[in-house]
Amino acid sequence: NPDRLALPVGTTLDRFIMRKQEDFPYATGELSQLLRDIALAAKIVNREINRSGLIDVAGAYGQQNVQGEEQQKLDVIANIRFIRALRNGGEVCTVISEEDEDMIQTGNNQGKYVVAIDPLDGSSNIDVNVSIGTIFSIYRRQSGIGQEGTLADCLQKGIHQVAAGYVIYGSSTMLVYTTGAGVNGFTYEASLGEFFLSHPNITTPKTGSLYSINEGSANSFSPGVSDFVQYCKDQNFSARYIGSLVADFHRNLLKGGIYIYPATAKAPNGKLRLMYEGNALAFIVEQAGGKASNGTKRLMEIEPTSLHERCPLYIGSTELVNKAEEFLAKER
Ligand code: AHM
Ligand code: MG
Repeated sequence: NPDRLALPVGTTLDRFIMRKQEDFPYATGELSQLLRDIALAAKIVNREINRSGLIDVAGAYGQQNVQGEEQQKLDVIANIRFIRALRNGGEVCTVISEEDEDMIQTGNNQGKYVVAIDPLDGSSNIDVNVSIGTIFSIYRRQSGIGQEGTLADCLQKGIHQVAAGYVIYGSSTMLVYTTGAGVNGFTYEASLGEFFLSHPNITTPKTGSLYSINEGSANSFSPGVSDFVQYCKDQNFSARYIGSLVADFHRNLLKGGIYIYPATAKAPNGKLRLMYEGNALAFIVEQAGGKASNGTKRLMEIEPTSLHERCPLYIGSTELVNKAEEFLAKER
């Protein structure tokens, strides 16, 4: 019954997830439970973030993550919270996290799902009260249940995601996710402790006039990237760059635009990670009618070879991503 798919604005996230599950008579409810676990951890992390300026949790922790970048204490807290929620929930056998070098076995060997997560993205913005985010991808395990998840379970192509989403801790906190049947956004009402459907069936404009790229690296852009940036300027586009991927992506998703983190001389595969950042946002943008590529290839079709691999990212309105790809093709 198609009417049942249209749930009104103001529906709580829990109810929304429940009702969506009823549309699949054979669904066991495990994925629904998993999404609720993530939402619960997001509420807890949201609380920590909101008070991070008050208590001494946001200072540098004096530790480095596996990419050798500075890790803020709040990253560590978010990582612990999400992993704990996924472990306690019981639906996930294995988690991979941007903050952990190796796979994390939850001990739930009956769990059917694998989760890839960037628990707190935008680390340079944590201390300065600027929007940050959580990004997650959910895959069905390929190995048989009853044992630990395998590396092959974790290294699946983006096209195999069963769900993906992000939480933006911004002027409002929102959770945006897809299970492959459109994209829906929920806004958090902290005093009630609930996410409410506020952005049903998000679609992204086919084109737009925002471009988001760190132009501080312009000296190491390839000619194709420089030419595309010049094209954006010639079109009188607006430059918008927060430096938090989730926030930059979310704005462009709603308004139309393109986000680019290109390969540069310094970082030949760009900076962002395929498994924790690229694939989840690629799934969402495609579900919203947009496009994601590494400059030459559909992002979700890249065969991953290692947990922390990076990829150049061109993501947003289809026409703008196509345009960027044209400029890159010319340089070859
Ligand atoms: P992080 O995972 O260490 O937080 O880095 C990822 C962030 C993204 O949120 C953002 O888009 C990008 O790094 C910004 O990088 P740069 O400062 O090089 O422009
Ligand atoms: Mg990150």
